[in-house]
Amino acid sequence: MAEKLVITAALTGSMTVPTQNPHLPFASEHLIADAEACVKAGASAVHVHARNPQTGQPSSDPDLFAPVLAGIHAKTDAVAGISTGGPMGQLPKDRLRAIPRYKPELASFNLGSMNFSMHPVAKRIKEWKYDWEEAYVSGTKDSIFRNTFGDMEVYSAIFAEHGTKPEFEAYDVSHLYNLRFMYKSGMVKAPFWIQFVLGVLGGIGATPENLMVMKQTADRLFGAENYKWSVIGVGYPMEFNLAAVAMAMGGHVRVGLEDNLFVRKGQLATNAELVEKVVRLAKELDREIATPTEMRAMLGLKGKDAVTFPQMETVA
Ligand code: KMH
Ligand code: ZN
Repeated sequence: MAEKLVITAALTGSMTVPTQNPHLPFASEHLIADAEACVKAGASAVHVHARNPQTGQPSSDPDLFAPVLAGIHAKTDAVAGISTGGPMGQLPKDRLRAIPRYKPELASFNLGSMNFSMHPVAKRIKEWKYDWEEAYVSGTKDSIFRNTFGDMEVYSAIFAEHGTKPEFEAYDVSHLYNLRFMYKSGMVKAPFWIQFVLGVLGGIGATPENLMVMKQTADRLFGAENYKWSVIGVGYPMEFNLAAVAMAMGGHVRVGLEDNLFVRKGQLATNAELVEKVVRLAKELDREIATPTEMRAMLGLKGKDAVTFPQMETVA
């Protein structure tokens, strides 16, 4: 029997722009409402990025995380994982600021420097909703997503200090070797929670064959018993194709508007619709869905009460 399925909802990200999908949440009340709807649909975790609540511009300002984390904490039982990916082009030390402040159970930990681009999208958009969007999207052509070994050493120490489990984001096979280096050097401890991210322009492509390569490499480097994994298929229909393959392989799944904008061909999605669709697939494959409590037990998370998220009243 495969273990229960952990579904993570990645609500907004920092690469998609509001022009691409009117349902992309960025004001705290919309992010909180989406988190609630996703948890109701079957997500046990939400992956949280901050954005400017008026314009949707990506940010890593801890103050902008505050109302979102407070609302999710008050209204759901979900594991709220904080993104340390930040807006494109920002330094790792700035992307990390929310971790000491909020001591989350889980946070993203990107496993290597890389190109991470969505510049081809700019050519397809004629009218932009907000001023910042076009330059941001086009600018990804020449920006580097920086995660050096030095940066990762700092991240390892800060995560350990605050009891935050890393959600390792591996965008290519080499990133798994970077993780093994950190493991062998004693910077990080097993068991790991790894997201295999397939389909970013700059990373490995979103195919079932590449997912097998990632899984086989991780099995070889760490031993299957030393890690759990989830898949992120970037784009449509890759998000669902890889979700189905991962479910059949015993892995877990992340969906959400951070990674894919469509629920079916030509139909823009809401976050809840993406979770609902993956739950339907899981039911067909007889994969039961994990609750947040079950997810916490599976990953050995410290628990919802051990974070230092603000209270809703203090950030309204
Ligand atoms: N900002 C992107 C380049 C994460 O959430 O840690 C990648 C990202 C991943 O945001
Ligand atoms: Zn993210």
